[in-house]
Amino acid sequence: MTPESILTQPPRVLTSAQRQRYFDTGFLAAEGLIPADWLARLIALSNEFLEASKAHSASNEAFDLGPAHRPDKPHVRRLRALVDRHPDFWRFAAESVLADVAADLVGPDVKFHSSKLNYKWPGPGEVVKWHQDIPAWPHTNYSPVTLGIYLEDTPPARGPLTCIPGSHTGPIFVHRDDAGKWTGSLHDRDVATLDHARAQDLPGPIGTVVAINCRTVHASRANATDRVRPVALYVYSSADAFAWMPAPTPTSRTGAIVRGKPATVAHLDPTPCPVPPDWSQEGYGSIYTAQRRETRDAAD
Ligand SMILES: O=C(O)CCC(=O)C(=O)O
Repeated sequence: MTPESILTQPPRVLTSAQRQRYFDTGFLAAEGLIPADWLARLIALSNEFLEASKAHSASNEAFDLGPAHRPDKPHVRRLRALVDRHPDFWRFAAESVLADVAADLVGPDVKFHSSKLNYKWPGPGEVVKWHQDIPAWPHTNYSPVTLGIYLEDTPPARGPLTCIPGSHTGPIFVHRDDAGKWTGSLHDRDVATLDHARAQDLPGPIGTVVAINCRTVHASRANATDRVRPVALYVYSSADAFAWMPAPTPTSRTGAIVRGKPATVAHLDPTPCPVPPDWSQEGYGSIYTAQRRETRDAAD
């Protein structure tokens, strides 16, 4: 569906102004949408998994562990394929208000794509560089949206998501170095073209939902506080968007319709999109392993 046709549908949870802002700028931060009981459940699960990570010394299908990870001091950068980690992570994706937020932004027929929980630990080493999401998981159109839920208060100093307004209608950048190797981030020469002065932080209290269109150029700075910044990230698209390359981190639910009905006709947007590596052959570590040029073995 196009933004124009999505906006003809009645809103479910977002205001018309919020929806319009998302389509105008490519992103949105909305407070107070997630019920307290869901928030408490997500936080409890996150804490359980951080505790469980202490039993692991290397990354695996569940945990992307940073170099400082130790049993007594977990350094989990990412909990992977969240919906396969616990049934409640999937129930949240499919049954909670989150899927209605997605419907407001992609249209009434909503397809689930992927999920993860990113941590950003205090200190200088946890910067996420400028990137777009769609080059990692291209679809036939640009409806995919990432919905992030902050599981801690996320003031500007705690490394909130930061977006370039309007970049969702600009170029789709090749996320590779000059040798053609996937980097998960914009090339320096493309970063130089960004209007950094217009970048907007998306801080917010615990439970804030940030919505980022798949073409929006975004990043996050280091966490300058003394508390971790967890954000659960769920990706949805309109049902008429079809992934045309294997997903980097497929889940057992990838492709599931969570609102409305499956598409019988694909929507094909003519805007060209760079081709990512074939993750089903190459394997995928995480944005951290790619941006820091860690080897796949280190990611595993
Ligand atoms: O966790 C973050 O700060 C950034 C997450 C992000 O942009 C991503 O994983 O694509």
